[in-house]
Amino acid sequence: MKTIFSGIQPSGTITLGNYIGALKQFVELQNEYNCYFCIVDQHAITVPQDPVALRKNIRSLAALYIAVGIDPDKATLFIQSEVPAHAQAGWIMQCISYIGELERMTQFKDKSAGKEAVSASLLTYPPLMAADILLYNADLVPVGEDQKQHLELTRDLAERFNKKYRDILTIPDVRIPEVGARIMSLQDPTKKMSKSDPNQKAFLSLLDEPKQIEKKIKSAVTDSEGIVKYDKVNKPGISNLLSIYSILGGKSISELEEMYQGKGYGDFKSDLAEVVVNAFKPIQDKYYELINSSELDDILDRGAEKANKVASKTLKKMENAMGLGRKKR
Ligand code: ATP
Ligand code: LTN
Repeated sequence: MKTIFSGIQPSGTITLGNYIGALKQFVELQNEYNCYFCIVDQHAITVPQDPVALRKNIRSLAALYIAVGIDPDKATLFIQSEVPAHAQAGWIMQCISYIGELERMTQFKDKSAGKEAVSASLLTYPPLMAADILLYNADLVPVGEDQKQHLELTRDLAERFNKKYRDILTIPDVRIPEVGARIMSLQDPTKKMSKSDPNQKAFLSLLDEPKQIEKKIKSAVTDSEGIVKYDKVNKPGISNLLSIYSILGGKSISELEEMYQGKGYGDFKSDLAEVVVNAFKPIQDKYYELINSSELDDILDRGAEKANKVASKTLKKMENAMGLGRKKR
């Protein structure tokens, strides 16, 4: 059975973008692959986080993974900081990375742009991500479009390591969903929907209440033409809403265009709000059942134990190949 690894940062509450671009795929893949799904809290601290909020977001993300349909008996669910091999292998990956290639990463450029104090970890984020993946010998990494460049770097680093030391690391492939790889912000449809967007109206969180969902969709930026038609370049706002409707409502874009012919954005938006509310309802019910349960802790304990076993094995091999430490007697 092939192996999958993917991670999500506990940097806020999961958005509809994370759900469509990442989580929804994870649920489909868990039946065919040996899956590791990680809550990458060490990645989240590359930008300032409030400690109380971070703790809450970690637990909330764990509950959401399960609430959307990840089955902890099939997939290994764990928290990155509970598996020390990630930081250790991350350091090794930093040692074989070049500053130039890290500076070319668009996520680094976006997140550091205009900031006075940029943490070194924002630059060294991709080598840690490479370590996450390589420690489990993952064959496939399902992510949204925005992570493609990091995956290419991961492959480069793995090849570099194998060539320089020993053929230890598996070169992973990226898997990007065919539709919904990039859900856009509701307030600026040229920007991706992001859970750390300071404007709450820009994203739909999986835990938003029906009233909030309705409000956010009603105030989503569209255009003044009033025609429900998919045209990503000239009508990015309505096109984004059409994609969301299509994915969650199970109708094709052209079916939707036909359904709303002669109707305005108002009708379209209130129907879309209903579709989103109905899609989120079972997820939210399951989430509230889980969030304070000891079952959730048991799942995360088991996940960390399993992940630790696998990851420390690969780490040992890497350290041995590089000549770190002493040879075991
Ligand atoms: P942050 O705002 O903290 O940068 P984020 O919302 O961009 O976070 P991540 O935790 O970085 O989310 O990403 C988790 C997964 O969700 C990744 O696979 C990423 O590619 C995917 N993803 C994030 N945003 C979107 C989006 N708007 N559309 C589709 N996929 C997305
Ligand atoms: N960089 C990713 C989160 C992430 C990840 C990973 C994804 C960290 N480590 C390993 C896949 C595999 C992001 O910002 N979305």
